Amino acid sequence: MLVANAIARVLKEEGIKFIIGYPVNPIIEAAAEADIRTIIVRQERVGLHMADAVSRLSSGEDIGVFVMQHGPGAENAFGGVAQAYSESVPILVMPGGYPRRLMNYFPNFNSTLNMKHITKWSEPLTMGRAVPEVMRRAFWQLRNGRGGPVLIEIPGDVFREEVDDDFAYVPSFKTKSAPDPERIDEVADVLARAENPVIYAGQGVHYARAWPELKQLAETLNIPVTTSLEGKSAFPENHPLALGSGGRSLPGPVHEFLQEADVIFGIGCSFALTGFGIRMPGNKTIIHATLDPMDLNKDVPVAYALAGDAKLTLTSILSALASKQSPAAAKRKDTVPARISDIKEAWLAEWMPRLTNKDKPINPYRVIWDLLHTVDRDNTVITHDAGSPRDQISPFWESIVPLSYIGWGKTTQLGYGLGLAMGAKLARPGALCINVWGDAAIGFTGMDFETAVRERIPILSILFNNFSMAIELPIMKVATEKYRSTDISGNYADMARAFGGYGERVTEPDEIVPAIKRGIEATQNGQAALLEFITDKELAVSTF
Ligand SMILES: Cc1ncc(C[n+]2csc(CCOP(=O)(O)OP(=O)(O)O)c2C)c(N)n1
Ligand SMILES: [Mg+2]
Repeated sequence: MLVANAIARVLKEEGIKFIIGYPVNPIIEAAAEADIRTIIVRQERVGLHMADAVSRLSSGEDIGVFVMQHGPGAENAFGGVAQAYSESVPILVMPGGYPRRLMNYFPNFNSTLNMKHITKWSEPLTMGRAVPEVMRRAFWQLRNGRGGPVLIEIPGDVFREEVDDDFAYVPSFKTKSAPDPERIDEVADVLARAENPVIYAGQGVHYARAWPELKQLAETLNIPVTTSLEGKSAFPENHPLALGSGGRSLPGPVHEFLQEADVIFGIGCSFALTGFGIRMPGNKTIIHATLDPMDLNKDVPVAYALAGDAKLTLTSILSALASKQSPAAAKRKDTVPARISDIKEAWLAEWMPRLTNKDKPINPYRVIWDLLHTVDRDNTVITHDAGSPRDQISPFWESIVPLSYIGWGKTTQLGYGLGLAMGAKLARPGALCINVWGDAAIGFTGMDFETAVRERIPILSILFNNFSMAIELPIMKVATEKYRSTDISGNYADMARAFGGYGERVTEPDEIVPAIKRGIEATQNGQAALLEFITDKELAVSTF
């Protein structure tokens, strides 16, 4: 069989249900022949974002796959691969390549070389008969260790080669590692003795599906829990021990408890220093548990380090704790939930004037609050975008079930949210999948709302149109005054309708909830919906 058909066979054996791509790439046709659904986007970057969400929502079990052509297709995909790399998302990327005799010199774009620094693994397929071994290596990398894009570049002439019809292929599997038992015992001691510990959970908890163990540890020792943006929804945010999650903006309880903490236990997180993550206060005893030793002692100095899978780590800590007493934990039983609730109440009271605002133009916080109280949160997956929408939504959106919030911010490409919501809908057809974005964000990837319509991926897109790059106003004062440099414009509800979707422009605060209900109904009828709220240039964010 030809190379593309051999690859399609491997994909089928690896359980791949969708191929997202943009022509020309022979794998698209071969996948269709093998009954793998093909989804064609309007630009490569969005397709990669979709593949990204497919992987995230299955904790890496269903790997998102994206294919594109050599040269322009690969060049235009760069952003999407880079975004998945920064967020450590396992996706398989298979660009075509220039024929072998032309692939290694100017001016031809060589994906293997150029994407080496934005992939976990990047390798060309140099001959047809290497398909089984190259794909075996690729899927092993995808299912093991820290996530990241894996790239296999297939030169045009290699696509014309044959692979043995009955080649052997064993699907890849996952193997986990657990931390050193001596270190586990030490950490259990530190946790049992800590007076004011805080757990900081990252996306490693999602990938390890360690949600029950995280909850059990928190409840065993009465430790309050916060998460990174990527880890958001790893712990039910309506739990009495939930502090909420933080990025650039954060809920009041997260700030207060981190300041007061003696011990911070990071689980499945990187502690990466980023403007879109919580800055850990200094002078704390930090315990860092992550599956990638590269992250240990990198961004924050750690006192205790555990390298291993989050589920195995938490399970071992829980069994080590079984033989230990913790008078400090007993003391926290009522005091911590009460204090969280007091701080949360005072913090929310401060924000209520915005969250329940009745003015025109509509305040974006009001839309977020109404959306939160209108959707069925157990059956919703939501993501933010770069710009103000991220900082406005992340502290106030209360996630209850695992993987119901797709958080990001290691890099922050405007327009990422649309593809994430679409990928989420592919992974969870029965869920309401929402992206919340601003009018600058839609400028990057809005054309792919047409893909949502055409490919029958009925997402709900919530747009805050403030005719501005509002977040830039404070740093572009002169340019705005002289040249209107932060102004942007468009009628995006009309755009959505022009693409065959449901589009509605909302200007009246009283219409927010009815419009959300109409949008949800449209999605239930199979139509992608875009609700364009004309919003105020709100700049306030919950920072401390
Ligand atoms: C691809 C890309 N380019 C530039 C930026 C920098 N940036 C972040 S937010 C922003 C403007 C956001 O405007 P909008 O989406 O309308 O949100 P608003 O702040 O107006 O609510 C810009 C230019 C980015 N994050 N991504
Ligand atoms: Mg805007």
